[in-house]
Formats: sequence, structure tokens, C-alpha cells
Amino acid sequence: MFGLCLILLSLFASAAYAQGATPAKTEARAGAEQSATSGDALLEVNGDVARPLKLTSADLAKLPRTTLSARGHDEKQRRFDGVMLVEILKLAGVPLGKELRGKNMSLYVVVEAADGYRAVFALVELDPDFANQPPLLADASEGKPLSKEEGPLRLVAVGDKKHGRWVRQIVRIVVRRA
Ligand SMILES: Nc1nc2c(c(=O)[nH]1)N[C@H]1C(S)=C(S)[C@@H](COP(=O)(O)O)O[C@H]1N2
Ligand SMILES: [Mo]
Repeated sequence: MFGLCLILLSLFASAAYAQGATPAKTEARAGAEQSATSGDALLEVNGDVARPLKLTSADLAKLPRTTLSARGHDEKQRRFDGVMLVEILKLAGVPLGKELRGKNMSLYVVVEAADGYRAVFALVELDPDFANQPPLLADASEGKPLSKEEGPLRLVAVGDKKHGRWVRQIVRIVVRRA
């Protein structure tokens, strides 16, 4: 009888512990994940931002996804998947939407590639509240991850007639004020 009581008591105690411990455990794990994966960051965001970021593919996977079709430099129509570039800037705490006025009209964004190639966008070109065809940060095309030459991340600047700002192999986004 005493043995049974002890078993029941320990079961109850462990259930209560598990319930109480769950949120703390989740938080601790989230924190550990951030530091464990920061070494393999896909994309850095810095400059004039509230929150500089080092994003992993896991971080990117949490953002809302967009699919679109666009004609590449080879004139072929392709399907691209990824996140709108503005989603990255939202995470970094860059002023957007109603805040994108006044002195914030001179904010611009430098998109930097692994080969040193860089292209510039005015912040207003990225905000769907402001621009007609804001660019997509693509990680896949035709259902497959982008090739090493093109990706892992490439800009699809759908609003442009030429492809000079379709930056391949993007490694960094820098926000600056003109
Ligand atoms: N990283 C990187 N991206 C780049 C370039 C570059 O030299 N380096 N060239 C740009 C130019 S000028 C064009 S026209 C397109 C060509 O796109 P494609 O590689 O799909 O043909 O890529 C753009 N993106
Ligand atoms: Mo080009």
C-alpha cells in the first residue's frame, strides 16, 4: 500500500513538474537554438536598423512565403519562391508602412553578394504599401532550392525591366540613411 502511494505520488509530482516546466524549457531551448545556429547564418542584416540580425534557414522558414512568376535574364519565365525582402526588414525593425515618411524617405538598402556585387534600393521600393512590385528574396525556383551559383538567396526584382538588381548569392542587407 505504501509502495503504491509512493508510485502515485511520484507520478503526480512528475506530471505537475512537466506541466510547470514546459514554458521554461521551451524558452531555454529557443535561446540555445539561436546561439547554436548563429554560426551558419545565411543572411546578415545590419546598418541603420533597430535589431541587427543573423538569419539561419530555420529563421527564414518561419516567415510568410510568396510565390511569383518572372522572366529571367535568359528571357525564360520561371517560378520563384521565397519571402518578400520587406519581411526581413520588418524583423530588423526598419520603419515601414505609416512610418515610411518624412526623414525616413531617405533610407536605402544595400543588397550585398558573396562575390562583392552590390545593388541599392530605396526603402520605399521594398514596401508593398508604397511600391507596386516590391522584390522577392527567393530561395527556390521551379520547386527546387536555388543552385550554388544563383543562391542560396537571390533577389527577384520584378519591378525592373533589366536584371542588374537580381542580385545572386546574397549574404548581407545593409540599411543606410542618405
Ligand atoms: N552576385 C551577383 N549577382 C548578380 C550579378 C553579379 O555580377 N553578381 N550580375 C547582375 C546582372 S548585371 C544581371 S543582368 C543578372 C544576370 O542574371 P542571371 O545570372 O540569372 O543570368 O544578375 C545580376 N546579379
Ligand atoms: Mo546585367
